[in-house]
Amino acid sequence: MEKKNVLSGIQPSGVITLGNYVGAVRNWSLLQQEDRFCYYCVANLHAITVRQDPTELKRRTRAMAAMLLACGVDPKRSALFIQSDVPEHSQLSWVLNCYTYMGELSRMTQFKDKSAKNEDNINAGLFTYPVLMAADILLYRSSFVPVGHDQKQHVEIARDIAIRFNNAFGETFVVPEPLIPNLGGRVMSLAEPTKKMSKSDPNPNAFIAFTDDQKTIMKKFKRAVTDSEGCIAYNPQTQPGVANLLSIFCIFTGKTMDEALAYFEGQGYGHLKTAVAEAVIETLTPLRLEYERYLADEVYMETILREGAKQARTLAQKTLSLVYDKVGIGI
Ligand code: AQP
Repeated sequence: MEKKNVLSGIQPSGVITLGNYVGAVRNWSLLQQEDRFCYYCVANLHAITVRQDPTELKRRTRAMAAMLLACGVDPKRSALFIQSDVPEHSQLSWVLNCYTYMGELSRMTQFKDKSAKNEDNINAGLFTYPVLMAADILLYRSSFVPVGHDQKQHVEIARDIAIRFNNAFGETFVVPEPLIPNLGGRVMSLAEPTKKMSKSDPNPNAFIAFTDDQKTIMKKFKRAVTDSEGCIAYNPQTQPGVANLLSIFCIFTGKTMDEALAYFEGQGYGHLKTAVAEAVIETLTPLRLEYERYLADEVYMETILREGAKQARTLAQKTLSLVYDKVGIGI
């Protein structure tokens, strides 16, 4: 049976949040099965589309790789690597830029959101971010891309680029599919529940970070914004804060929404917040301790990342040379 490849990445623009974990990273480990090979990268080239402190970016890149190992990325079944260690990402990205239209990039909602947040730095990299992401995916002949809901549009443009290229030059790329969880595909901010939870949010109370200890997690959930309805019901439109807490509770306890609503019947928001915090603490605490163990083992981390990049490059070089040949720039 031919193995289906999986690719995903995460920017080292902060610490993994509860949103990143349930929307994407948790599924990365679940997808590591016999019939698949997975490529997971720390997307540091994507991270510089927003200004970063260089020393901090290097530190966060390493730390992110340790977090991914702690979340279950298994180097025996996956190649874990740093995006910039595989130069073919940038090389393929340039070729794909020439097969992508300004009009389609202008429709990307993440570009609109991020330009609004970084008005003084609307750079071309922010605009062509989806093309680099298409290169990430297409280099590894990926059939599946496990991502949160906010990245769906970017996987769709990668599909469009792949189909366009295949139509022009014959079968070259595998056309990828996004894998987005039904529950947890879009976890909302604890401070402004109509916005998605983001690791680079300047307000640390808006997100649960992977490195938060038990006291901090409890404190952040207790401060979570709810509403004045005073009734625990699942109404994402009218009660987004409560709906977000209920979804997180279901994800971390395995209960269905009906079971959760029955469980909280007649209870107040204080009870809901404590119960959600306890469920999250139970899952995240052992992962945080594993992360600290990996982070301290510099030699192991170095070996894993070097091996991961080597493995990724083997396929990346093959795909790039096929593409160069097709467009007529191969040697
Ligand atoms: N709130 C979220 N709910 C569910 N999934 C989410 N993801 C991000 N936020 C949520 C998913 O996490 C993966 C890694 O994200 P990324 O690093 O590629 O960047 P992002 O999508 O822009 O995530 P952030 O946390 O909001 O980063 P910053 O703050 O740097 O912009 C992706 O699969 C994403 O869908």
